[in-house]
Amino acid sequence: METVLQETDSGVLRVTLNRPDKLNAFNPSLHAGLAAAMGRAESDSSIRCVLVTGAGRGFCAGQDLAERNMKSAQAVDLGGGLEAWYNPLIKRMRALEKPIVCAVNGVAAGAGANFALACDIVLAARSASFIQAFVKIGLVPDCGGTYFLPRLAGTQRAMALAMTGERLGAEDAERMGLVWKVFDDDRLMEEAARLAKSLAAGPTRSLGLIKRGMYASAGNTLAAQLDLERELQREVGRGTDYREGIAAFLEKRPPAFKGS
Ligand code: LHQ
Repeated sequence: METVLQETDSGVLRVTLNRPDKLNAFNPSLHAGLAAAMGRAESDSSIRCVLVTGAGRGFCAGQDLAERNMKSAQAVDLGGGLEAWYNPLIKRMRALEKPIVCAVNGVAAGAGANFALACDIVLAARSASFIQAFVKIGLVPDCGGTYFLPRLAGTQRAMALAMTGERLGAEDAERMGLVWKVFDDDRLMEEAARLAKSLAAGPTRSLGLIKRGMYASAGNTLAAQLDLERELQREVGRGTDYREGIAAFLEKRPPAFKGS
């Protein structure tokens, strides 16, 4: 069975984590499947949006802990797994200049929670939840948790979530800014697909540079950010989608963006 499913429709690459019996916990095969999906999203210009979700009742339960069973007293180097798989994945997701929508269909724990937060727009089912489970097994948040959480929710909430490992329901996650919108469970995928399709029909270069600008701001001064905005605006201003946007506005019709 494929541990990561890829389907394309209307410019959207739907990526489904597919180890439902293990709540889609990360193992080497799932990592390899995600790396392949990222490669496709990066190289295929017909793909203009990525939609990530999980099969079954969970979104992703983080690292597969059964594969981490300590059989000997020997110290382990957990940095190796981060270096090999998780860190490149998160960096590629943030660097991809196309929107990534995440539909959190169930529990998102540990690395699974922070993998969701690494996506650009996060939607969640009302029954979904987020758990910074790391502390419960004597670890610290990874996959960008210590970066995303304080920025999205503020240091106080980030600290409490990481130190307690408390389960955060979807509605609370929305209130805290970890999630864009919550939908009833039976509507989540329909709404996520609708959003992804509309983004895929959008001005892709503009969406990609919105992403670049937003994520650069965390480490920039206002002056640097204004300079960056000038450069990004210069670039999109040369594109055909900008011409189309203006023409459509003046002709009082919807724009037909090509993504260039
Ligand atoms: C699982 C898992 C799982 C394997 C559920 N692994 N089987 C760590 C180490 C190294 C390097 C890099 O980074 C990391 C980062 C991390 O992600 S650390 C955090 C790892 N994740 C967790 O600690 C979460 C562990 N899971 C849970 O606490 C619960 O399963 C949650 C709260 C997610 C869901 O609870 P329930 O809804 O009650 O489901 P369940 O516990 O019954 O799980 C269903 C099945 O999935 C069950 O298998 P079984 O064969 O008994 O039906 C679980 O064993 C399996 N499963 N998470 N991470």
